[in-house]
Formats: sequence, C-alpha cells, structure tokens
Amino acid sequence: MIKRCVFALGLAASALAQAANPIVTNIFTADPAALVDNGRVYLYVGKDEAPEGGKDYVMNEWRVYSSCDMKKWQDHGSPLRYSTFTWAGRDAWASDIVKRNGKYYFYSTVDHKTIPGKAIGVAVSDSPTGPFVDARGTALVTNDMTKETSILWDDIDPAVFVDDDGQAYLYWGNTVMKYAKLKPNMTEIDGPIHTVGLEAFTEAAYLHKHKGTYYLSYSRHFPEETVVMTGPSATGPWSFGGVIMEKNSNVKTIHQAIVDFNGKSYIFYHNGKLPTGGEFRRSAAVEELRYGADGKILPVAQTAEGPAANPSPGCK
Ligand code: FUB
Repeated sequence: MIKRCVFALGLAASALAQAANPIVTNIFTADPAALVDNGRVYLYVGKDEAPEGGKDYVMNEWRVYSSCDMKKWQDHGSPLRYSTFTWAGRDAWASDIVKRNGKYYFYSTVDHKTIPGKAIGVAVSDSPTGPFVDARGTALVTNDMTKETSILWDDIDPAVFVDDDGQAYLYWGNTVMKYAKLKPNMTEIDGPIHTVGLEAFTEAAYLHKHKGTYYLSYSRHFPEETVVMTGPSATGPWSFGGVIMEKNSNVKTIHQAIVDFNGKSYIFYHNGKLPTGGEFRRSAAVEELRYGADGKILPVAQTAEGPAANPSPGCK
C-alpha cells in the first residue's frame, strides 16, 4: 500500500522509503552495480527510458541510491550520463564501481561515436554519489581492440575486482568473456587482454571473493540465468558452481552484482515486475545471498519482500 501511494503520487523520491522489491518504483532501473563504503551500500543503475511498447533500450544516464539497512533507499540523483564521455554517442549501459586510493572509479558501457561498437569508459569522483568526470578523455576499451567475435556489442558490462595484493582486474564481454589487469592508476589496461571460455556465456561477468574463494558469476544463455564459477585465483581455473538465480519471466536479461554488507551477503539483479515493466523497462531488486557450509552459493529466489532490514551501525 505504501509503495503504491509513492508510485501513484509520483514523488520526486529524494528520500525514498521503500520496504520491498523492486527497490525503485518511480522510474525503471537496470543493470545494478553496488559498492559498500563507510557502512553504507550504494546502488548504481542505468535508467530505462523506453516508452511502453518500445522495441529497444533507451538509456541516457546512470542513477545512484544508497541505504543504511538494505531496506530504506535514498535517491542521490544522476551523477553522470553517457555524454559525460564526450567520445560516446549514446547508451548508458551496464557499469561497475570500485574505490581506490580515496577515489571512486566508475566503469561503464557506452556506444562509441567514431569507433563502431560498444566501448568501456572510466569516470572518477571524490564521492560515491559523484559528480563523476571522464578519467581519461578516451575509451579504456573499444570494439577494435578485441577480435574474437564480429558483433558490435561484445565489449560491454565491465566489472572490476581489486585483489588482496592490490592487483586490479577488469572483466567484461558479451558472447566471449575477457579480462585484463589494470594499472594501479585504474585508468589503463596493463598487459594483454585474455579470453576465457565459459559455457553459454552471454554477459554480466562479475568477480567477488568470499572466505578465500573467488567467485565468477555471469549471465548464461538467453533468456539469461545467473550462474557462478569458483576458483583459487582471480584468473581461475574455474569450476562450475551452480545456478544462482533462475531466468526472469518477462525480461531476457537479469544482470547481477554481489556484495557483503554489515555481516551478510546480497545479490542485486533486475526483473520486469513493475507495472508496465518488461524487456526495456526493467527494475533493480535485491535479495540476501547465502553460502552453504562447503562455500557453494545457494540458489536465490526472487521475492517481493526483499531482504530483512539490516541496520548498519554508525551509518548516517
Ligand atoms: O542494459 C543494457 C544491457 O542489457 C546490459 O549491458 C546487459 O547486461 C543487459 O542487461
């Protein structure tokens, strides 16, 4: 009832007080990325702007929300658009963010103006809520740097992981998963681009580490389901670890991000469950994620309730 009132009134939502999934109900939000910083969790999404019945993505900007308990979310507006990258022509697609040396590096998919195809840019800010500026003035990855497939959208969906020894890695791809080391400045590729053969890999590669094990999750098949591989290092070798989340009913994509927050683990994803939602009108959601005694990630069901409130001490 509370959710319905907020939606119907169309509130500006500067201080959303949602209690369930989807997290945001006044706009459509897709491709969640998440960051935990100073006891607060930040959620970054692309805004799906396609009209009802639209036949393609319309995505111009990313938006940021944050929470102290995974239940009540605050709207921080839009800290950057595809046009933050002057070399980009359209498409604020999937992103990821990492904090390094006191700065926040936001990696994102956009369409390149002059090098045909999708590209990956990196923006930087002194704050998790922005504003962000282009950290390079050029793309970090362009379609002509990778030759494994002839499609124009194989260089999408960046995910960044910084290992305990300080080495940062960038993972990305559609159809073929690629990874490369990043230099300590976080804005340059260091060394060769590697490809990894993953069964029925579609997109949304994501790397996280839990109790010494490396987990590489990704979207498999199309329509997509979220699966996970496990390994002894950030570069594998990888063993199949099971299906984490079953495919959506009315959206072919699902795009996950996994973080630890206040002693628990969580998976963000998107679905089409908001009224008039669907393929190009998606909604970010979150669930608690649990590990078995053997370290295996247990399957996660999508719920309307979302996770229980988990107030983070000291979070203001
Ligand atoms: O939102 C556009 C694209 O759809 C993303 O880059 C993919 O992960 C899929 O969700």
